[in-house]
Amino acid sequence: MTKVITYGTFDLFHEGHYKLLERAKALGDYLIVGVTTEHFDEMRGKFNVIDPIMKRIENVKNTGLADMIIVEDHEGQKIEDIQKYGVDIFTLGSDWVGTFDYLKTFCKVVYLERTPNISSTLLRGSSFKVTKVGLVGTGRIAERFLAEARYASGLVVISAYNPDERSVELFRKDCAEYEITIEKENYEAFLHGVDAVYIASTHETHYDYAKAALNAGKHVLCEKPLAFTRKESEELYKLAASKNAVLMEAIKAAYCPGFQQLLNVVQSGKIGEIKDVEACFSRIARVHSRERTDARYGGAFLEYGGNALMPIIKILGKDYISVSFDSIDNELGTDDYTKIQIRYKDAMATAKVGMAIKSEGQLVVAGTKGYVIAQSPWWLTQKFDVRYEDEKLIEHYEPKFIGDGLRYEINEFLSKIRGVGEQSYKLTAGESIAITGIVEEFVKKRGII
Ligand code: C2G
Repeated sequence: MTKVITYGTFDLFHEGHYKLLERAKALGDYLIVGVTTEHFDEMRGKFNVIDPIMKRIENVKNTGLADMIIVEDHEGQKIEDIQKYGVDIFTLGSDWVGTFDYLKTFCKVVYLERTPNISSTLLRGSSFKVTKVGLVGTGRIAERFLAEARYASGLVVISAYNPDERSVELFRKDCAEYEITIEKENYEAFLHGVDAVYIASTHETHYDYAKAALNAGKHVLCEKPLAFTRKESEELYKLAASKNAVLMEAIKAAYCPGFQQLLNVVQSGKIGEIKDVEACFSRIARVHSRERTDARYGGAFLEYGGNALMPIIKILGKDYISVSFDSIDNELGTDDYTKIQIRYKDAMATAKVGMAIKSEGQLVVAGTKGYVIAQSPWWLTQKFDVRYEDEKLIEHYEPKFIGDGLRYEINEFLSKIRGVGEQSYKLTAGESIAITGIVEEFVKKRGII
């Protein structure tokens, strides 16, 4: 007898799940299905599961395909189950190709082709609406978005828009397994087919794409910088409110649980009054990358400024008195490295960004009683310390962090769309507008606009 095992959340049970179970069953004589607990899903960064576990088990049972149903509740359980039940074949959908190859030591591993576009094939009777997302832009970050979107339950990426033929071809090759429809000409038609967009195109196009999407009533998650002027940014948030649509600036650290914890510690009064914030974000960009070759909109500040400014605005507020910039430029005239000094009434801050110069990517928040230091890379916020005058007193924090950070942002976006996080404090419209205000000072000073 050939025993087959497969696992899943099986949330909002749909035809894709059914077909997967059908094919899994056909691989052998006896099918074991592991259904994940909410806790395990949270541990692996899947936060938006709708159906309770009893319902999800019931749905798997109703297919009549499972000979045995078990519950998956911890990391490492797959190996235990394979051994315990004498499993011959482990199988999952093709969205997981490669991930579970390590199980080959224990049994055969088969990835089955997944069912495309399940959004239109949700089982009858389900009142739940899957959020269909379209990508604007098909660069590196759009590819990462696809991989991380798997962890958002009830969200599917169905299409991408990009008029640039070359970028589309690369994307098609790299993302073949995702079954994405590509639109190259008609942005309106592309918008028509989706509920929400993730804008990851070049900086100067963000505002126009976001505005058109919001006007069409679509939710928008937009890469930084959202816009080049405070007025434009304000206009977009107003438009979103008037259309009852979600608008979120994609500064991913703001949505990471570790960064939230750091803010709570800073705001708890432990380190006294906050007097200085220093944040650095540097990444040596590839030689042929857009940020290094675009003589107008390239450069370190426009690429990474939002990341380094975000904690400053979060901690010291939107009402700064003055801001100044100092840069080291390259032969194209864009900045390889920029230091931003921000003055508040009773505090000050420095942000440093580099795309061809590397520095220590840490965040230091100085207070009257002590300081918080988040080690590099602080924007993923996997560890930070609270330190005091007495160097023996160190409080060490290691918050939980999974994936590359994008899944937190995607889940926040989805929660807001579902109306769960309407009062979201993680990055408010006002804070995002204040960041755009600093972007505006930079682009105007350098004559970019
Ligand atoms: N699936 C599919 N077609 C879809 C959607 C999902 O074939 N359109 C497959 C997935 O590849 C997976 C199964 O259905 O094999 C269950 O999918 P999910 O409920 O999304 O669960 P998942 O997060 O993939 O569980 O331990 C848990 C597993 O590692 C993964």
